[in-house]
Amino acid sequence: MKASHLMVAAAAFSMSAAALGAGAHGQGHGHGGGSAMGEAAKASESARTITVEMHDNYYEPESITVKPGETVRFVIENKGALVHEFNLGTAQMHETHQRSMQMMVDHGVIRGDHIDHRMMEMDMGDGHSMKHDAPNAVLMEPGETKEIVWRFGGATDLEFACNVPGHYQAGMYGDIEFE
Ligand SMILES: [Cu+2]
Repeated sequence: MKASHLMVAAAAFSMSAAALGAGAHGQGHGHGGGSAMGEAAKASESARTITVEMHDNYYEPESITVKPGETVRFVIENKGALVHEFNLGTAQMHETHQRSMQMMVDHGVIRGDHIDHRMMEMDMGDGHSMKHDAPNAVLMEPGETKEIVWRFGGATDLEFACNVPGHYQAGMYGDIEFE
């Protein structure tokens, strides 16, 4: 493993985080300064909990209906035998993120059924790492349960998706539908 390759991966990963911010801001035509994409919120602000199971390679349920402006607590359970991701975003954001995830696999951060947390958190010397800590996404090993609390913006084209290489292509994504 060459340090220079890790640097490239870390830089690309930071870029994807920046792209999320830029994308959310760029689409910010919502009311009250909120973005169309929505934002992370507190569990105490949510009136509804939706449990999402992750399998190899699909979600149950396959689509989720929310109201514009609604705050939802997602409880995500990885019931599969592989590492999976639950990521809220536009199709374009998922496509960008898939390139970062490919690098995580190339560098051994994700290995089939486990995540190398030590390598993921390694400081690349410039303050960057391959940490997977965006507020709109969780990356999980088999058997793990995690939560995301999200306040949705206005009706917009959002998907929940797994960007582990090959999974999105295998159909591991679903629509967020707005009432
Ligand atoms: Cu997956």
